[in-house]
Amino acid sequence: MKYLNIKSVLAALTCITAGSVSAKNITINDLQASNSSSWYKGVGVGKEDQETEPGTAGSQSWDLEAFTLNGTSLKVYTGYNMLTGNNPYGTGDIFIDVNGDANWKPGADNGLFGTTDNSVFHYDYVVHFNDRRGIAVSGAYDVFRIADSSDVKFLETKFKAGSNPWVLDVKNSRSGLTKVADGNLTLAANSDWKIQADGTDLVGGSEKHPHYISNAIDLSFLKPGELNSQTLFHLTMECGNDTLVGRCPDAGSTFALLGAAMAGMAFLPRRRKS
Ligand SMILES: [Ca+2]
Ligand SMILES: [Ca+2]
Ligand SMILES: [Ca+2]
Ligand SMILES: [Ca+2]
Repeated sequence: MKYLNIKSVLAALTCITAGSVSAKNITINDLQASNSSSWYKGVGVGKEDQETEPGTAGSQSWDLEAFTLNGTSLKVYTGYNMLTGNNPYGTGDIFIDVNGDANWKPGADNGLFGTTDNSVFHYDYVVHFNDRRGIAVSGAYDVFRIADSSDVKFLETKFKAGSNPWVLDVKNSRSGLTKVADGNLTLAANSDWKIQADGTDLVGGSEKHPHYISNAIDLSFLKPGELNSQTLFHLTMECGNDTLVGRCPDAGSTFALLGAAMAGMAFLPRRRKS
């Protein structure tokens, strides 16, 4: 086990035990790989900054840049203004999966403009912006625990199907919604070209199209154990122009490494005896 890089194990562990250690950019690749000649293909963690989906508008004002996690505090970094929207499309909700079964990848639902449901996507919570005025939201949100059921309705995106879904359809969900928390999202603008998102670079900001940094969304509504290496966050806007996905990026390899390390430790004494 000499080749085991203890630094990488510790780095990964800080993510798993996110309840007690420093903030981390948890953005992963949204897997909507661009095969176009578009220049807006992505840099940084998860190749998500300076990236929008194939065939969509590529610019800072449509860019979702990063999720960071510090303990139970989730923050969103964007070029797209979630509060005002970007004409003619408003922000989506933040969908959360806590048991690794969400169909978050493109292709789960290829519809546009229609209604879909959670028997397709298997999300477990939604941070739902409940005060929508046209394409703008006030920032007020309810957090619902949602059943894995076709009764829980979502709306499909209106331009890019692979980004589905964009919002919880509270009115048309027959059952399966349990409100567990509420809060208010606020944004701080930073017009620097380059900023830091908890130790990682984000670029593309300007006076006209800054970076927007959200206040912390408190995830302490999650039950014990639900903030783990499989916990995943998904955000897009009404059109699906960009999708942002967050998850502890080293989690899988950490368990593999820990498993290997434990197997190795278990193995050594037996060898010595023989
Ligand atoms: Ca950017
Ligand atoms: Ca992006
Ligand atoms: Ca789930
Ligand atoms: Ca994206």
